Amino acid sequence: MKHRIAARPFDYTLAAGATALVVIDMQRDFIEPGGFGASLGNDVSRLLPAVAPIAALLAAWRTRGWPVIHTREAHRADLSDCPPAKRLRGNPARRIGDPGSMGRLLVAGEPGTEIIAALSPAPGETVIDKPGKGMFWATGLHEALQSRGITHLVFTGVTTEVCVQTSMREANDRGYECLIVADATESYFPEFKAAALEMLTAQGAIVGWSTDSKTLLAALY
Ligand code: C5J
Repeated sequence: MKHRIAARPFDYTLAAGATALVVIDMQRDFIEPGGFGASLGNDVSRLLPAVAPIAALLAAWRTRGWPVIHTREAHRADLSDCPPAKRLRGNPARRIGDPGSMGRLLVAGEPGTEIIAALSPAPGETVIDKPGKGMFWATGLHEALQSRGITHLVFTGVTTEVCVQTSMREANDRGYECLIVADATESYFPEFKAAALEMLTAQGAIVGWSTDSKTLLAALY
């Protein structure tokens, strides 16, 4: 069954059962004070508006038994998957791997890499730790999606212009039909969010489509 979703720059066709909801990096390190996002000098409260729309989309996907993918930006404890080009970039208050109030920043298994309680993964949902900004780099995710017959991806999460945009571009190159949900993604920089949404959808959906959660949910019922 197909669902037609009003979207920009034109309608998106969602394939029921073959469309995964992707929730990018809704982890404490980006959303809560004391984590990696805050260590870069960001106002983490700017990301909170995405939480309720993502929760509503998760409920819709779970009701239907459709696939859900959660990602976390997380490195090995020895940081062997965190190149100097990432760890030493800039002059943050604390770097990846340094101790913080939620454990070592962006290190797998530390409290800061947990997905926030409001969006906790349900049993059976895929959770991947990714060392890069994109969700396909060094994760094996493409093969996992292919083996499940997933052809369409609906993107949510943070931050719009960094890990969400990178993941959506990677997905587009691998042949997935990609939709981003504008109110279910946030950035520390509203102007970057707006620009990313424009770039992704420009030139006849060059990377993919955008819609909002209410429009998407209404089209599923
Ligand atoms: C960043 C992310 N912003 N999840 N990560 O470093 O967007």
